[in-house]
Amino acid sequence: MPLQEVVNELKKAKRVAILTHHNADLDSVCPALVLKEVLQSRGADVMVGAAESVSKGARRAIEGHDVVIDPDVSAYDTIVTIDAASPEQLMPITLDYAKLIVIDHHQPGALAERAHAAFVDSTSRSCTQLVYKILKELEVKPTPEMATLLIAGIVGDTAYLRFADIEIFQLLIELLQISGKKYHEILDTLGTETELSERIAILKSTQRLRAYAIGDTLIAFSTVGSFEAAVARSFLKLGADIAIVAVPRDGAVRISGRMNWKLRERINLATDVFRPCEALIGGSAGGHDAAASANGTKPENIKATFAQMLKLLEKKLGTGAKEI
Ligand SMILES: [Mn+2]
Repeated sequence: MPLQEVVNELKKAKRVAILTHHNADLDSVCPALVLKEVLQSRGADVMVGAAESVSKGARRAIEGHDVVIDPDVSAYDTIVTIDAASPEQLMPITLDYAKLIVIDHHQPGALAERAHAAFVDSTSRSCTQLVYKILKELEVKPTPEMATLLIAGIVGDTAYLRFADIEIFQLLIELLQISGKKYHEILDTLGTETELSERIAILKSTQRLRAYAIGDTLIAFSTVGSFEAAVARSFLKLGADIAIVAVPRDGAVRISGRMNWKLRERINLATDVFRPCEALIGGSAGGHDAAASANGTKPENIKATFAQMLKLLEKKLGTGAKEI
């Protein structure tokens, strides 16, 4: 995770496109905007882009900032990707034109492999912390506005600090002082009501839910038209220990998985369950121990993929599954 190499490349970059993944969340789009400010203040021409969309949860936090959806990046000499591990997460944006710099906290994937320089630390709770380390390396003191964005990014990837460690709490004290804001004032800009369409997606996918017990571990599978991550999270709230939700599209499939944190010692959802199914879905998978996702080209294999995932979980947990 050579931070220094990334910093050196950023110092040289003249025209920079900073790109984040589909449905860009707080921990991708907030640090992207902070990095944009920093590079602009050093004289670079910088654009922030997101693949397909910015998530609802992030939209209010970035009000007043420009994020281009599916930008044309052919005129940029440097592309920086934040919070993405594979090029599929950035589609339809293609990255072939420029020098690639990768900043990420997922398990290193195809993007890190082809990167000119990569700062990848899968032990970091957020990409926002990685970008903050870059700021420190560049000897940039955040403005109050940057500090607010950095807090939003960290809050986003720690489930409102539930998964925060001491380093994060220390960092927050520093950033809150700079921001000049109260913590609840920042939280107020992040809260969103769940939209009707998302609530409908959750209820509909609950009708299609197939649940299994492997010992006392409960696993839920379903499909949905969109909001797959929210649906998977809602299944955990309903009582599942592991929830895996697929979105079939024309010639494409996305799968999102969420797992109760207490299983982390026994299962890594990304490497034990999602990655081994890459061939079956015709694409790539990645993520963390308790949250994983996959993008593929074979929606016709969703059933077979769920069956394969269940088998992998049986193997990890050492006993057979029963449908419930
Ligand atoms: Mn993240």
